[in-house]
Amino acid sequence: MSERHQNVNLDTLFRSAKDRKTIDRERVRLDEQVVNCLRCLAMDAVQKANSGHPGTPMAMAPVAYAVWARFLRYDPEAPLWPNRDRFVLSMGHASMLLYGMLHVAGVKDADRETGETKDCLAITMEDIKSFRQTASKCPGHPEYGWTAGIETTTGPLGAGISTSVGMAIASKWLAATFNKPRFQLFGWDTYALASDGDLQEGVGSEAATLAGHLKLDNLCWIWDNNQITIEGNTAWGTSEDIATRFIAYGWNVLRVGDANDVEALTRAIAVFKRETQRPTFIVVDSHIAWGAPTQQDTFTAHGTPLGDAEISATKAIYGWPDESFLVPDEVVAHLRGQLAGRGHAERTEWEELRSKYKEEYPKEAKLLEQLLSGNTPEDWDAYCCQGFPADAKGLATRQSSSKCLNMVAQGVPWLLGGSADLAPSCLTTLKFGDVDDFMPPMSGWGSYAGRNLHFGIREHAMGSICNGMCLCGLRPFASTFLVFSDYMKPPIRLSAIMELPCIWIFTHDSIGVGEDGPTHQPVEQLSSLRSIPGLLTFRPSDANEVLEMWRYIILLKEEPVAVVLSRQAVPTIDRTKYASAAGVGRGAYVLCQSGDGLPELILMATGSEVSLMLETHDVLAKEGVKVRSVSVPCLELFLRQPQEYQEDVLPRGCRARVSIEAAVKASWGSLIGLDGEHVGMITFGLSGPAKKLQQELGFTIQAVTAAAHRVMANEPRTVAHESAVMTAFKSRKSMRKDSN
Ligand SMILES: Cc1ncc(C[n+]2csc(CCOP(=O)(O)OP(=O)(O)O)c2C)c(N)n1
Ligand SMILES: [Mg+2]
Repeated sequence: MSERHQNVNLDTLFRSAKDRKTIDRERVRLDEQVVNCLRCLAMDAVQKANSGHPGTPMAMAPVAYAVWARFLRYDPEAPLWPNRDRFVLSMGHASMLLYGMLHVAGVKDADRETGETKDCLAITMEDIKSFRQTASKCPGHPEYGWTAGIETTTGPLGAGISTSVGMAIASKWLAATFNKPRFQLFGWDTYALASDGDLQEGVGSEAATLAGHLKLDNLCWIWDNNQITIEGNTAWGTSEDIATRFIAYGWNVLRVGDANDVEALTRAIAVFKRETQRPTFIVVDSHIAWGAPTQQDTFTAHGTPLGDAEISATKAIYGWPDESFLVPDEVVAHLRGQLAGRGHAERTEWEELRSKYKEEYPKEAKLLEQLLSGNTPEDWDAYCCQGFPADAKGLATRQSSSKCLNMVAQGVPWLLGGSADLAPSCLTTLKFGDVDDFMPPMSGWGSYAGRNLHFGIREHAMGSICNGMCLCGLRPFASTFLVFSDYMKPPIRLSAIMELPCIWIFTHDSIGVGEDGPTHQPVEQLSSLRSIPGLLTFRPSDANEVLEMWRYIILLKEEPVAVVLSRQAVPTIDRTKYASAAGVGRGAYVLCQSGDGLPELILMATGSEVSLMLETHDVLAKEGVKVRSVSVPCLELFLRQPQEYQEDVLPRGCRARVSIEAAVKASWGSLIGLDGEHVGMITFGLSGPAKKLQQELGFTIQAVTAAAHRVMANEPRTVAHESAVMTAFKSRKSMRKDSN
């Protein structure tokens, strides 16, 4: 029996038949009352807001009730209790189901930063009555960090279920890392409700196959098989056998033929609790807008208020008073009695266990405290080197980053991650001490305490899974080629919305990739990442900037970062000649200037183009130009600096500016202005040796010098130039076609 089953008392759920006969009637009545209360709250709130999704909360209320009332290890008084079971409403549009549950269950508000519980409800009746309004704790879709009790932001279909896999991984990892004999500190279960849309999205399959492969027996997905999506019957868009698919993925697949059958749901979830090898998938047949006389089983019930008349008629069918926002005391008492009765005892026992753990395992307990509070160990940089010596040949930033990652990870034991099958290229494998691979112990290939994850070629799920791990206090990193960051955009965006300090590592960052050609040469990705509010995109130029970047990002608590690294070697800049790389922390800094005072020309560059900038700098300086060269490892960070610093680096008086980056211009406009020029990419790249491409595509001293002369003469290239380049590129393509 696995650790997570030891605390579960299934006997209370399966009393003798004699007992059941004597108590069931009242219990069934009260069960129904809670379920109907949740349904009616959803109908009322959506009606009042005149927008929202009533149908699915009405159908899935019994399912949520079975999980929360009968199984969830959750103390409403302590919604941030670290070993609580996680509940994810993946179909975020059904948010009113979760809001109603949190309200009726009496879940307290809590401060995400301090972890303190507050003496008020996470969701008040006022919040429910102002569903979907700006100040309400009940926004359209559940938002992590905005409302206590919401474990992750959901709404983009597939995001919730894939994130839940990360939560299940985190539970396994924490258990394998911190549990000791007699101290089962961790071992929570994760439940996720999934809609048809969740399961049609590719990321759902990516995540499910990995969960089955990793044998995450602590994960339970419950599918709302209502055969309805927005366009109508699911048969318009799908005809596969989803249950069979999950059997093939290695899940234990169960079926409950009626979403209203709380007892059958209870039996199915009890089977999940006993499962020791596989994740569990429960197919629940349901009727959207159950009970609504004209709306049940219609796609309009997905996202349209039912209307007052339909609501009254539905309440009559439920046997519910025709009153809005009614929450009877007996409903509250029945739900809280079960949930809080169990959860409170489990949580307080856990607190006691943790105090004893502190005495017996002070070292581990201290680390755990830091992990749970989102801090890094004080001596996190004990393994970091002081810096890298100047070296004209240098090394690729993916190489220097690999060294730094391995240094930092030794000081931060919960920094863990992996790659979508590109670890040998991205160089993100942790290789010190006895660091293991994250694999099920029975595989013989690693353990659940492993810190090298193998995500397989599943970039989208990799991103979601990292978000899930981060939501549980771990510090995950994920790597692939920059060009494939597009496959992970949704979870990167969610990491920024949720303010999670995930570390997204992207190598092979430009046409420097060479022969692999345009499919593998990122052009627009840098600007696209920079456009995500709250995400910091770093493109360091040499080994010392890489080191400073790691020093900066490891201390971040609320910001995700994209780390963009070169495949090809770049020189390690001589810091006795140029400014210290400590400037990385300010996003941009002056590397050097020829002549004093206001410069006549400012060059700016990132990553592999910084060495080209410095070479051009020398040429221009020899010509007598008063030129300043600025390294811009993180544009967003620079734009957050005080105005004086920005002015120091880029004085307003010098408008002759050239930015150099082997990528599109989009994010540079604010720094180069109308009078500047960008030496970058206008088209996609080409297949050929990297050096040749740099020549052909204009990353040469001559090209940058020419741009410098143009801007100094106040004759920067206009958009007409870009359009001409694009036309030439297209005609080259058609010429290729002709010659075939
Ligand atoms: C990635 C993504 N694509 C599209 C949508 C818009 N959308 C919201 S719900 C939905 C489908 C609704 O069907 P289902 O998932 O079965 O939910 P149900 O109506 O049964 O609750 C769609 C397409 C979305 N939220 N996320
Ligand atoms: Mg559906």
